[in-house]
Amino acid sequence: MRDTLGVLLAGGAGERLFPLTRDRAKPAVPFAGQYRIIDITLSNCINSDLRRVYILTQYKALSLNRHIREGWGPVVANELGEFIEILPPMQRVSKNWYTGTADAVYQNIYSIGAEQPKYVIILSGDHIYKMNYGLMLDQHRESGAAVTLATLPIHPDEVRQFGVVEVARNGEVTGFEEKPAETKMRSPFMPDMVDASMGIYIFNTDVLLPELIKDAEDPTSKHDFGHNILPNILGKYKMCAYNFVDENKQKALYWRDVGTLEAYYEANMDVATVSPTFNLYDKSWPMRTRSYQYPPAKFVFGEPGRTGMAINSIVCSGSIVSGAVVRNSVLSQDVRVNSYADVDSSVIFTHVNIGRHCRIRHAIIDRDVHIPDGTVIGYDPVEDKKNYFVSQNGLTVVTRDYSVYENPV
Ligand code: ADQ
Ligand code: ADP
Repeated sequence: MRDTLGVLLAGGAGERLFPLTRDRAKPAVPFAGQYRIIDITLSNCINSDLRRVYILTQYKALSLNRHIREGWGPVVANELGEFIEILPPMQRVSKNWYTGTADAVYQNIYSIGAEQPKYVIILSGDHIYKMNYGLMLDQHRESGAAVTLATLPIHPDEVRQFGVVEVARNGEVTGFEEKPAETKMRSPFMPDMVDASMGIYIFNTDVLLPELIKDAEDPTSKHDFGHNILPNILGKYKMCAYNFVDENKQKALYWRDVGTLEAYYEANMDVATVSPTFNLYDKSWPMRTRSYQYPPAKFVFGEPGRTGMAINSIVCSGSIVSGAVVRNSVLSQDVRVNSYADVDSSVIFTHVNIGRHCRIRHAIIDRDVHIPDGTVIGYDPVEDKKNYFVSQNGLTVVTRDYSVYENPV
């Protein structure tokens, strides 16, 4: 990994996560209580011994910048030549804002070239998964490919959201389509499934940089890896797939694009279960984040006879559950749940106060929200829509100013 530079794309607007992305970039959205979504990929980097990482931001990056600077800069700062650093969009080659993912990388081509890496691994800050990029690099080297894409099998119904990849039995990529309406491509090992790109690419630097320059000069290009760079390279250089499946090649390993509110909510619900698919307590693959100095979490009797408790839940430091019941939920730091309140199957961000007698179910409560005594959320979508954002699948999202939002399409 010493010859490899990580370039982490963290600029996506995350429109489908609205309103959680109204004030912050998608990679900065909290996950599993104390983490941000980007922490998962950055933890993968550190655990894979990838210790030079540029993060490309664009959209509403204040919160993300602060999180990276304070939480991640110090992780590698003491070693010469190692860094986890934001390349702000000011350091550009041209006058335009980034137009697509390839353009975002192209605009930082000098910073990338200056590191003289043999390989560049392009990552995205939007996914929940545990992956050793070192194994992918081993395969890349052994195969002699110029580009390796990480892939995993998906259902043919899902192809619209992904780059789909045609792979030969020897692992070579023979076809690629970005987000087709449908496809005839099928996985060579699982004939009912389609191999999808995970948006993780290892390039030989001497192939990537000239291709980026060529793409930048093409006025018809969308400057996107999936739409332009990969199709252009296909057939010109050897391209292989790194299949993210279990040992028997029968099952995709856990990987979630938490791009929609529902997917995001489900991934949070998973970590709080008794046997989560995404285990945060796995010492062989630790997850890191920025740490805050909070007192411990506390569970106390509130009003006489009211037991404060949390079951099947994650409760972060600084939180107090007093005479209230919390079930199947994720509570970030500094949350107060007061007597007679009932919180079920919900995700609560930091600095939230839930008043007495509140009943909250199937909801996400954004940071700094004070829920008045007796509020009921998540039981009646028609009522909820009057005050909060309700997703198409009936998930209620409460943000700090309680505004009424129109449901996006
Ligand atoms: P998408 O998921 O649609 O497809 P895309 O919008 O291209 O992803 O963004 C990829 C990553 O780049 C995200 O992490 C996003 O935050 C970031 N990003 C987007 N625009 C950016 C910009 N201008 N500057 C910096 N960062 C930016 C991609 C691939 C598919 C693949 C899926 C897997 O194109 O082929 O299947 O990822 O999720
Ligand atoms: P956001 O979560 O909205 O994306 P930040 O985490 O960057 O934004 O925080 C915005 C403000 O809240 C900052 O002033 C920061 O110091 C403060 N803040 C954030 N998290 C905590 C925390 N856990 N404890 C105390 N203050 C915090």
